[in-house]
Amino acid sequence: MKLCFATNNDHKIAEVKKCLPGSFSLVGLKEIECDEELPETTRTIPGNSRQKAEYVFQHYRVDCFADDSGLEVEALQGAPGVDSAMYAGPQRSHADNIALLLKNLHGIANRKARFITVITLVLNGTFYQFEGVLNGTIIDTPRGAGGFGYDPVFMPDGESRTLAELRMDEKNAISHRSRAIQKLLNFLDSKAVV
Ligand code: ITT
Repeated sequence: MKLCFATNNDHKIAEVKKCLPGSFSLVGLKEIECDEELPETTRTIPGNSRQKAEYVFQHYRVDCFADDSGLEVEALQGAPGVDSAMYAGPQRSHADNIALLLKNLHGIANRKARFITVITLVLNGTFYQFEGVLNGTIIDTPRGAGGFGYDPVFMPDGESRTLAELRMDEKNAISHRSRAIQKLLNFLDSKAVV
């Protein structure tokens, strides 16, 4: 089956490709000749996920899915949440976002956080959503060079390494994104379209 993954984030494409069976042909935005920034103007993660998928479907008329993800920190009332990509400003710098997060958590004992992903699939013009969550804690000092975004400061529950210290297959075994992808695959399987 051929499906477009509506994202400009190459790390996400690499992670998701590793989760998919061989019967799957995943194409990125470049392959459908979409080089625009996708809109993300709603104030919720499910809303932005749907908005990205809807934009690609309306402009390119292809079956596709989009993922919107974010980090929700308990002591910060769910921030950065929907603002995760631009937490420290429009430059979308992962290093700046991490620095601001650590500053805002300075001296706070409660480090509980979770990653959430909402995938929106558009199949034959109908929209479906799938959610994946990963619980963990925010550590004080970034560690590891893998992954992207907040991975260097996020330690999943039951792990002694950050997500950035895990190999991609180890991150994929537990991550919010892979959990949402698994639900998407189960759905496609049940519809016999994989
Ligand atoms: P697209 O919208 O083009 O898919 P994006 O990088 O803007 O790519 P999101 O809006 O879904 O992606 O994600 C918002 C931010 O959340 C992202 O920039 C990272 O800072 C963070 N994030 C999402 N998934 C993550 C992950 O698996 N590990 C670490 N940080 C992640």
